[in-house]
Amino acid sequence: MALLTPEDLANMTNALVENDRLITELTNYSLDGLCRKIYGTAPNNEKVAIIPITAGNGIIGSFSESLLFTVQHFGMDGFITENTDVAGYYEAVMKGADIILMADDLAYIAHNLKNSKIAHNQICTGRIYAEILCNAKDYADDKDVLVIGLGKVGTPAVETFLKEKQNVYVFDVDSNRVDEVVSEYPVSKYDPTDSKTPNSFFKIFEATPCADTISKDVLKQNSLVSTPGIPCGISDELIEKYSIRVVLEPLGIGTLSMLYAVFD
Ligand code: NAI
Ligand code: PYL
Ligand code: MG
Repeated sequence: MALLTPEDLANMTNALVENDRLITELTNYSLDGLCRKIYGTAPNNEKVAIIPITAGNGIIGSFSESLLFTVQHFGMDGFITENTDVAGYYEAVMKGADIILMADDLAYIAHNLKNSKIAHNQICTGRIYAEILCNAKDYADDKDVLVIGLGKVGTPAVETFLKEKQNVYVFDVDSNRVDEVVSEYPVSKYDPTDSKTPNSFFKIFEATPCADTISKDVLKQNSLVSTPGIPCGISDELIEKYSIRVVLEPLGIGTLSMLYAVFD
């Protein structure tokens, strides 16, 4: 998994607020309203403990602080444990935590200790960024969506689009992965040489760790790009030229989706 850096998180608080505003404009739902709609859950005074984890590449500067900002920004009660790792877990439970947030280099999870629900960041991130496209009111009539990047975030996005009855076209730089996804799900390969399938899209989802994955060929004027992938897959030049709106934020949107996934 591509790991976040402190630089990725430097502007996270503004990005979360700005993206919440954009999501509200696009869908008529605030980010937490959209999470409530898709998961059918709501917060109920849960106390969220954030445990810094030193395993692997260790603590990422501003990671725990960004999680705490997200929790508190959406009106929940949270704290960062003073201890890390197992001692932090013990501290969290002793201080009455209901939900644990913690991440090592392989997995970032939310675990609700009261109801045993557990959520994985990659799945919840794919789901919420896909739902933003599905709920964008100006794009509701067009069911075609392009998914670029078929990894651990892109695949749950494909599943979400199918559940929402979208026509899904897929692309990955790894052609074996494209073949696997096309054989497992009712989706089509993105193929610009096939005149029967679309070349350009109003709705584009991207989850890769690369820049410039979204070329001018797949864009329409006013396309909507929902992309958790870091760095951003579309250049500033194309954003301006095609008047593209981009939903992208490094951590908070996926975190809120995880919390709603484990609420009752
Ligand atoms: P992954 O490694 O499981 O999947 C990435 C996929 O992208 C792979 O299938 C790979 O073949 C494909 N790919 C790589 N370069 C490509 C290119 N140039 N064109 C098309 N496909 C390409 O990674 P995962 O876990 O799915 O994460 C994807 C991105 O999302 C990473 O940048 C990760 O850091 C980011 N991420 C962001 C989150 C957020 O909240 N914004 C949360 C979780 C992940
Ligand atoms: C959850 C993010 C989204 C993209 N990449 C994932 C990542 O960076 N994972 C690593 C998280 C490690 C956190 C570190 C800490 O500060 O507690 N162990
Ligand atoms: Mg996010």
